[in-house]
Amino acid sequence: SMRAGRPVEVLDRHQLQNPNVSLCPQELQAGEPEVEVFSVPSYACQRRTSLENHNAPLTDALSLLAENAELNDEEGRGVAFRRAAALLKTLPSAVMSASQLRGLPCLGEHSLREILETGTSTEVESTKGSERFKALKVLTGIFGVGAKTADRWIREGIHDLHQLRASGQHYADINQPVTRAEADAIEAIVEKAVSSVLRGAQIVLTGGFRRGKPSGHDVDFLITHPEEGREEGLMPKVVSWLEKTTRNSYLESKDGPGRPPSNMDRFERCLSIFKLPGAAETPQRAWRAVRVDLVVSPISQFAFALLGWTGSKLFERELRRWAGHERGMSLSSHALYDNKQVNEGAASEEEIFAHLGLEFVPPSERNA
Ligand code: DCT
Ligand code: MG
Repeated sequence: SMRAGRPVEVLDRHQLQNPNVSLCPQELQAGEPEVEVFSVPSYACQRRTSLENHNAPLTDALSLLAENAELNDEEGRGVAFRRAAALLKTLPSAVMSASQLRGLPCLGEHSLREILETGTSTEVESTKGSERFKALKVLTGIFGVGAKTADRWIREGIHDLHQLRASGQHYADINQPVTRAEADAIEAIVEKAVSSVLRGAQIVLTGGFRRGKPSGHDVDFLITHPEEGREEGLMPKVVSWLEKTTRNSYLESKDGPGRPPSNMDRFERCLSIFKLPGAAETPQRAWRAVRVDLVVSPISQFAFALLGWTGSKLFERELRRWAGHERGMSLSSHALYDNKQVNEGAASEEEIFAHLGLEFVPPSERNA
């Protein structure tokens, strides 16, 4: 029952500012204090998610639970928490009470109500205090150490860096975020390398930096050439140019699987380590290691590669889920297939969104 006299202009203003979020005044019961009840499309790829987050305390709590689940190899739970956090990141204002979230997808069984009512939740607090979680955080904070290695060390009784050193394991760099300025400096070097070994070859900064993030855990680049086929064999040339020419800033490279899921690993890919001037955390030497992820794509697949490597990870997951569940299509970083296995070509990201029946979402609003 829509409440009489409800100021419609409030609704209009919010809809104008946030085309993906609508308010549901009909949900308001007579006598209840006026609260905005949020209504949000269920897939993150149907929404705009900028870096501006009005619900950081809630999304921080959910991200912590997601991280703990991921570190413990509970992927399903991790995704559920990530989806819930992404949904709250898209809201136009801070949530004041659980009743505003009534009926929203993804927010079911979590500790949200408890956090809203008490400011925290027992699960969040017990996770924060958990020795295992703390050890996993410290150990995976070492450059190149993932959840599996950290878990093995913990089972061997190693919980912190001191015990790690005492155990005789080699001591690695602590992961530190890469700044935008550092990413720009690395871009200039990669740009020079790429255009030196193949005239006309182009690079694009992808990943979090393309979405406007001020820092990241690595720097991601996509490389192509406007003439199909000219990009073949480019990666080894780029890498040897970097090794020869930039001995001071280029440390090493290794071939790329390891990280991405199977639908992303068919590109020529190279995980490189650049040396940047060090910080106080690594006083034993003057530089620190920074991951640089290079991917080469033929121009015919470039739009798919650009969309696939821009992220965020949840946005990509939701795009693929939308394509499969809602459109009967299959989306990868190479192509879009419809259910009859017809390849839908695309020259731009805009065309791919159109094929998928989605409104275009610019990179800066893919921060789900
Ligand atoms: N990607 C993906 N699924 C994965 C891994 C990566 O879809 N499992 C895509 C989306 C982001 C892009 O690759 C780059 O990956 P990351 O560097 O891990 O992500 P990021 O958003 O750039 O994060 P950060 O800013 O921390 O580097
Ligand atoms: Mg990145």
